[in-house]
Amino acid sequence: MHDHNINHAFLDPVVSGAAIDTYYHLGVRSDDPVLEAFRDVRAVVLAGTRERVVDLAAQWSDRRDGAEVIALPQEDRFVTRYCDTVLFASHGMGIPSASIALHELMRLLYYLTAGDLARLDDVFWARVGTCGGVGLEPGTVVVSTEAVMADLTPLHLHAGTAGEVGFVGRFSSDVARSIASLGAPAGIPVALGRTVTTDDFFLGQLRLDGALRLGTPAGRAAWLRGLAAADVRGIEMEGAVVAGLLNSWGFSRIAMACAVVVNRLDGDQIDLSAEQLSDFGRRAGDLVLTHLARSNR
Ligand code: R2B
Ligand code: URA
Repeated sequence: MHDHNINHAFLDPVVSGAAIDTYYHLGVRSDDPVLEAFRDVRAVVLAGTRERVVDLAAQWSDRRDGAEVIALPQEDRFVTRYCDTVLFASHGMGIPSASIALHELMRLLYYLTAGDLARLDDVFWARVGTCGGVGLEPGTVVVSTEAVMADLTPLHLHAGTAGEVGFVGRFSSDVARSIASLGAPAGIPVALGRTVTTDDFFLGQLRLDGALRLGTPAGRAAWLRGLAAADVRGIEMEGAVVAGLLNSWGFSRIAMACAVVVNRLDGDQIDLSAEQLSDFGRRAGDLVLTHLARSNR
């Protein structure tokens, strides 16, 4: 872990009990007794939506002999579940939302592990989501090696009072390879490669079906060709900040698996049926939970 990047001034008094931390968007405080059941946490699985979090926790419970699923009661911002050493949490859509979720979850993890860096280093983090595929058919799962910005810079850039700070977008390569290797035996098509994280779904991903149309078909095609040539397999909206913030603390096991819902080389609109969306959405979770079941205990 990178001890120097951890906000000890704020977090250590919470661990000692001298201060209470309010995880405002998770809807819980550090002195809430419900958190005692979370103390054995060894993994955090993130997803964009409430439905995916609830489904992932239920699937994990099934794999763990029906272990109890505990919910944090407040759900108006993020949705959180805990089941047998795994914390499941939603992060909403986009970098600003995911950043808020990550800050509060990292603070919570520090509190739950009593600031024990060895225990923190053992925590596995994964984002399970969807993405636009770059030359990949819907249903393929993109396992990310690295999140890059739209211009291929391999960072999440934050512009603040201290100037511009770059957070490294790398995912753990051994974990990525291990998750990707689970695709073939499960009959799930997998692509291993880089992912672009954008801060908008329409203009930021050079779609031509937004309310505004700023780009041209030729510009769009050239961008996508450039992505393909740079080993980018998927386009999504949170990976760089998830990897960036987790890398800043030095977590060593960080992964992202996203199911393709549209091949961007074919178009912009996502017109899958509800069944396809649900089936494809589950695939990324299946791979991550299988990896977790095999590696974490
Ligand atoms: C993938 O899908 C969402 C947009 O539809 C966004 O959260 C993402 O990263
Ligand atoms: N999520 C994205 O951000 N982009 C897509 O094209 C599909 C899902």
